[in-house]
Amino acid sequence: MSITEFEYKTGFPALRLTNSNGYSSVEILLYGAHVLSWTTNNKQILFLSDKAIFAPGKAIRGGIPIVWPQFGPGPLPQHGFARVKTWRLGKTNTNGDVSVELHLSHDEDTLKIWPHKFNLTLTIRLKEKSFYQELTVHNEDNHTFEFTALFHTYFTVDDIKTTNICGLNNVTYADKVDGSKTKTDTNKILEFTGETDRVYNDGGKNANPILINDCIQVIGSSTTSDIVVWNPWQEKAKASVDIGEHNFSKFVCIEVGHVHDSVKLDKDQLWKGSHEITLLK
Ligand code: TA6
Repeated sequence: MSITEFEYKTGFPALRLTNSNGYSSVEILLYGAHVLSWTTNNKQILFLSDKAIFAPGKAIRGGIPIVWPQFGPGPLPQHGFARVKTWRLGKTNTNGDVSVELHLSHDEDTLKIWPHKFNLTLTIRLKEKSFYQELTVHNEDNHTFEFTALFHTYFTVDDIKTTNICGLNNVTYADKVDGSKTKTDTNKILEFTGETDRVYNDGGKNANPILINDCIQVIGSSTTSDIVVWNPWQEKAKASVDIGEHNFSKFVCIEVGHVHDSVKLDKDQLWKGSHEITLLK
């Protein structure tokens, strides 16, 4: 079990967590508390674009961006600011499952655009065959605030056209490529034939495990059972400077979070949301 500090490409401080037999390892940037890679059993589970931009203020394309306190467009920058802020390293543990805690608090800049005092703790834990992340939000202000939160995970796939997802049948979703119409799919398997951008609003009632190609299992907590499924497809990938046409078939985003409405958090209160990803075979 080890935790190593190193400098990523553009000089961003980074951490590498490795479990006892070197079977599994994770690379994390303090910038965005961004998980760039998770390798287990010699397989890279996460997708990181070869065109990803590593520069202050820019979101990184791939890995696991933390979307907070706003999902999607709105008064704040797209997907909020947590993914473009530099977090602080807190407690680390190498006894048993290797883990780290990263923290982000309000500052002058966040207060200007989001006038609430907060402290975030992101716990990242590497288990034998699984990877766990938990976000804790502490309201440090003297009033209630609201937020949405999402682990925007990019999974590597051999080919999006042969990728299948199980566990989302009969769950109502907003279809963002069809005017956000509310739909439900009874098919047990979700396959991809074009641009897909769906927000499955489970709303905490039924945290189904999601299976990617019968091989990777994704489970949220009761507070994070909304699932976003995204692939931009060829044209949008081509138009995106940090994806590129050659990459659209190589990933699918399966994103666990609480986005169907806002979490209302009273002063001094804590909210916790997590997800766990397991390689089944
Ligand atoms: O989570 C899905 C989504 O909101 C899509 O609508 C798509 O725009 C994607 O995220 C990527 O957003 P980004 O801001 O990272 O380019």
